Amino acid sequence: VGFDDMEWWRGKSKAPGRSWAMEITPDGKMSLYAAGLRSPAGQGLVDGKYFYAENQGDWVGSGYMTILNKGDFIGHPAGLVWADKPGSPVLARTEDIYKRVDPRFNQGRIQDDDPKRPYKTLFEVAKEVPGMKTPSVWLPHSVMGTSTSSLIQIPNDDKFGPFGGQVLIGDQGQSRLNRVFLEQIKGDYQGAAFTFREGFESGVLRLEWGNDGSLFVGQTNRGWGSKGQKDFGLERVVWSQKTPFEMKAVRAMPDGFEIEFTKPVNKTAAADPDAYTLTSFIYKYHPVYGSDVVREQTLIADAAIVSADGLKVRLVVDGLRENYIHEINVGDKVTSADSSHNVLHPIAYYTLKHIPDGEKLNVPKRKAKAAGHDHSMMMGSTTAAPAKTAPAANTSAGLKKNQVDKPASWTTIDQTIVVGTSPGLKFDKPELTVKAGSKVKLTFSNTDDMPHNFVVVPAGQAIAVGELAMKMGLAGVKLDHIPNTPKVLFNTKLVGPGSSQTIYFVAPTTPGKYTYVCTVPGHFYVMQGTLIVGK
Ligand SMILES: [Cu+2]
Repeated sequence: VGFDDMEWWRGKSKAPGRSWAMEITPDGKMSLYAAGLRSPAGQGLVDGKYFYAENQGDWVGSGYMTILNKGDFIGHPAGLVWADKPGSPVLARTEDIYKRVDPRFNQGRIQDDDPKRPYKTLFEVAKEVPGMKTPSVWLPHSVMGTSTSSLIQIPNDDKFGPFGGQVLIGDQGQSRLNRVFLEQIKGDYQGAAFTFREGFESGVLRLEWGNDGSLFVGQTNRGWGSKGQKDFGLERVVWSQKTPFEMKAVRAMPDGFEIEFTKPVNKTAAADPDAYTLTSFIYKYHPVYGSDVVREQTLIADAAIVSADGLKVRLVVDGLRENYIHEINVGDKVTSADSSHNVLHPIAYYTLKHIPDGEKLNVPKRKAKAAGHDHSMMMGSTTAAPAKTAPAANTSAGLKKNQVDKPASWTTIDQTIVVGTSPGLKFDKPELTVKAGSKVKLTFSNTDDMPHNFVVVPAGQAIAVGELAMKMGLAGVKLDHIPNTPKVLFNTKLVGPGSSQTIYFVAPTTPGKYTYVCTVPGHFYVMQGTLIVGK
C-alpha cells in the first residue's frame, strides 16, 4: 500500500494493482493475481509454490509468511478498489470488510488506545468473506522480529545442517533469521516458527545461497533502525558441521503436537508434561497500527510421550484452538540425552489453522498446574537463588518499581529528570546523575519510531536482565519486557512511539554507578546509559 499525509498509517491504493500480487507470464503478459498485501519485503517459492512475507501495520496485527494462491485476499482492504476490474480473480469486495470492521474508527490516532472496544480477528472475518485467507505462519511481533523481510527455502541436502526443506526468513529490525517448518493439513499450509540465528551486523534484508551451500545475508538499516548498528552489511552463514540441539519440527496432531528434536532427548526429563509451557493467542483485525496479543489462554499438557529413539515427543494437549497461534516452550527442563544441553532456542510458535483429523490418544486430563508453575512464578524461579543485589530503594520505601503516581507521603521532589531517545537504539543522554536516597521524578519520552522502555539495574547487569527478558517469550510482550528479578530496581512500562511515561523513585542509597537500559529483545545490548548516584 501507499501512505500519504492524511493519517499516513492508513495504507492506500491509489494506482491500479497497488497492494496486489501480479502474475507475469514468460511472454510478458501481466495480470492481477491476489490482493490484500500491505508491506511485503520478501517473496519466494517453497516447494514450487508462491509465498510472501508481510509486515505489521494497519489491518496486520503481526508479521507473517504465507502461501498466496491466485484469487486470494489476504487482509489489507486498500487494494480491493480494483477487485471488480476485468481479469480480477479476487471475489472479496471493499464493502465485505468495511461493513464488518469500521475503517474510520480511532480517527487521528495511530494505535488503538481503548482496550474495551469490540473487535474481530482476521480469521473471524475471513470465514464470512469469499476468497479471504489467513496467514500460513504468524511471526509474533517483537518476539520473533519487527520487520519481516526475505524468505528462502533451505535446499534439501545436508550442506546447511539438519533443516533441509525448511524456510529461513529474515527480520530487518531485529537483525535476525527465523526458521519456519511447514506442513500441509487439510490441503492448507501451516506450521511453526523458531529463532534460527541472531546478532547480524545490520538489518537483515536479502538472502541468497552460495554455490558452496552457505547463505549470503545482505543487510541495511537505511531508513529504518535495526538492532545491528552498522548502516549496511554482508555476512555469510556457514554450517559448522555441528548439529545444534534444537526442535527440528513441530507437527500438529489431532490431540496436540509432536515435537521432533535434532538429537535424542533425556527421556525421563522429556516425559514430564510439566516441562512444557503452552499458551495460545491471536491478534485483532482492525484499521490501526498492529495489535495487542488478545484472548491469551494457558494450555495444559496431559502427557508427553517420548518415542523409542528419543527423537520425538508427542504432547497431548487440552484446549487446542483452531486459527490461534500456539506458543510451545520447552524451557530448560528438556535436555539432550546426556543432559549436557538445553534446547538452543526453546520456543516455537505454531499457527494452528487446522487441527488434523485422526485418532486421539486416550490420556486422562490433568488438572491445572498448581501454583508455582504459572508464567509469573516460572519467571520468578529463574532468580530464586538468594539475590546478591541490595534491595531496591523503591521497595524499602514502599514504592512500586513502576511507580506512576506521586507517592502520597512525598511533600517535595528532589530532582526532576527528562530522558528521551535518539535514532539507532540510543537514549538521548548517555549519563544521568542523581543524589543517593533522593526523591526523583523521571519522565521517559520516546520520540523514536519503535517502542522502548527505561529500566534501572545495577552496573554490569544490563545484558543479564535483557537475556531474562528475552526468555519470557510471549509473556515478555504482555509484561513490557520487564523480568521478575531483584536486578530490576525501577522501570517504566514499554513506551510506544510518540508517547511518554513518568515514574517516581527513591535513588539507591548506595552511591556508585548503575545502568539504565531498554530491555526490549535486541535493544538491551546497545541501548544503555549510566546512572551516577552521588553522595
Ligand atoms: Cu528499546
